[in-house]
Formats: sequence, structure tokens, C-alpha cells
Amino acid sequence: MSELNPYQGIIVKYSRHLPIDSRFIVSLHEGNTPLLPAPRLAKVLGRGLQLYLKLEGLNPTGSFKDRGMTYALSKAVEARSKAIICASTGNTSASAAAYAARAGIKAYVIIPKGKIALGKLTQALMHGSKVVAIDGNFDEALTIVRRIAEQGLATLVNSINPHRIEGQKTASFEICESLLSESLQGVPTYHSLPVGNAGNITAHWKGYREYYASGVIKSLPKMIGFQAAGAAPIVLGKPVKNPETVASAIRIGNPASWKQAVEACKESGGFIDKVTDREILKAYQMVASLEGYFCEPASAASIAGIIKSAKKGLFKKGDVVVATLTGHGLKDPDTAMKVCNPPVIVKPNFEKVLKVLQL
Ligand code: AN7
Repeated sequence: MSELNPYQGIIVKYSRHLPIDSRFIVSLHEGNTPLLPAPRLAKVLGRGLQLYLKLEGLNPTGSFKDRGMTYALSKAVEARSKAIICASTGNTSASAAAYAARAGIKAYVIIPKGKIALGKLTQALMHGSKVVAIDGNFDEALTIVRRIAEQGLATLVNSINPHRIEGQKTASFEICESLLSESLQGVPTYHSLPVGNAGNITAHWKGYREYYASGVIKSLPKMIGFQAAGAAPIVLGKPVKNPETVASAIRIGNPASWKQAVEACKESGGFIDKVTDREILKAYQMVASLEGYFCEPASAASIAGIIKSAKKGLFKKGDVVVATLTGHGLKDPDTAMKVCNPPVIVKPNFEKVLKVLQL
């Protein structure tokens, strides 16, 4: 471990849980993200909730995907793979492209045409991946990618690759450690996540269970997941053929980890519910304006879900609630600009500026 840089990413930190020969580690020093208290937002929710935001947008490529990708790429390199492939609603492709660049191997990315936030597409292109946009949705892209991987042409790095789930579980480890350091017994009462392909909620539950089994924590959180109302197959109990939502990251109609996510919620005593685009956009603006952190729309589904659940009377006084903010807001400036008033344009004149500022 270097003295200048003691933190070297999740594989080094959690080597016992993520076994690999250190020669093969591909890392951008991901993880170690803040667990930020959100007192102003908590006050709006009432009931004396203790709300914390896990800022996964502060990972190197701006989303939680980096945790799974560092391990998936390291394992691909260990297996002497020369190329990786993924289907993506955006963040997976950005992360896969970055880690493939770091590893010096080729990345192939299949995306739904016109449905990827600009920042994410820019990342995939900048990192030198080969990007193909299909005139279809994420689920169709994943079907094609699976076939390519089955033919042995490239290593699949979507979350059906078990190494992705292994890496992503470290977010739960960090949350437990942060809460233990605040003498909160290390475990939230509820953990809220947005649900798309359902890999992340599956991974988090696995992480909590491992820490419980090894005695680090003495209880388990209830896992609560939220899909966008127009892309809510798990809530509806059947695949959605044409998923639609403003939260493009979770525009998924047939989640790969469907069964595991349902199990996680059931085992933990939680649930999966849906939130409307209007609720998502409201939560999106509230996080930014009340807490000073800018997340992407899909991430705000976790907060919209907490707001909806609070209204239904789910929480008790003193409950500790963690929401994962999965991706950074700067990835999707187009959606942000649509919900904000544009700046007023005036002549470079002192009085005119004062008047517009209403000062
Ligand atoms: C910001 O990038 O599926 O339930 O292809 O980017 O584990 O799928 C992204 C998913 C939540 C949902 N928040 O997580 C992809 C992709 C953000 C995301 C999710 C995604 P999963």
C-alpha cells in the first residue's frame, strides 16, 4: 500500500470478500463514498427520521457501477479475456468503457437509440469503446449481448456476471462501517434503492447478509426498492414490453435479477413499489435544493419512494433510513434543464440586474 495514497479501491480494501491475485486488479480507486446526513430533507419527511444519502455518484465514472466493474474487469483480465461487452441504459457502458481502457482491452457497448443521457454516452465514446445504438430498448440490447457473449466473442459485464454483484455488495459494507462510527449499531432500519435491472438491490442485500453472518452487524435492514411507474415489471408481476420513464437509467422492462430482488425484499421484510415520473422529478429537485447534492433522475426514485412510504405511515420515530443516490446529476443535464427556469437575460446594467434579482 502506498503511503501517499493509502486508499486503493474496493478490491484492495475488501480483499477477503473479493478474492483475486493482485497482479490482475483493474481499479480506478472506486468506493469509499460519503454517507451524507440529510437533515433538511428528513425534516420535510417528519417523524424524526434519520436520513442518510450514500453518494454513489462520487465514484470515478459518476455511478455505483464502478464497484462491480472493477471486480468484473479484474476477473476478465485474470481469465485472459481480450474484450468485454455490455448492454446499457448508460452508466454500465460508461463504467465498462473506462475500466476496459484502464485494463487495455476492448469494450463493446449496445445501447437503446436516443435513450441514453448525454453525459453517459460521452463517457463511453471518450473512453474508446465501440458503441452501437439499436432501434429498440435495453431488454432487446441485453438479449443480443448475451448471444454474443455465449459465442465466446467477449466477456459479458452486465450484472448477470456474478462478479458485478460481488463488487457492488461493498457499498453495504461501507454503510455499516459509517453507521458503526456514528454509534448507530451499523445498520439502517430501511435501505432504499432505485430498481432497474435489479442487480444493485440484490448486491446490497448480499453485502448486509455477509456482514451479519460474520458478526459485524447484529441485525439486518429492510430493503425497499422503487421502480418507475412506466417501467415497473416487478411491481406489476409481468414484463413491460415498452417501458417508459424520464429516469432513463431504469427504463427496463424485464430485469435480469428479478427473482433475486424479490427474494431480497421478502427475506428482509421490505418491498418493491413504484413511483411516478412526477414524484421522481420532485424528489430530484428536493435533493439538489435542500441538501446540495445533485443526483440523476433514476437515483431520485429512492427518495421519491421514501417520500411516498412516509406519507403511507411506514416509518417510526428514530428510524435510520439510507437512500442510495446511484448516479451523478451532471450525467443528464438535459433533464435538469427541463425542470429548471432558464437564466434571465439582461443588458450589462447595474439597475436592470438588481431588478431581475428582486433585490
Ligand atoms: C443511476 O447502466 O442498468 O437495479 O445499463 O444507472 O442494479 O439495474 C443502470 C441502472 C439505478 C438501477 N440508478 O440499478 C445500465 C443500468 C442508476 C442506474 C440503476 C441504474 P439496477
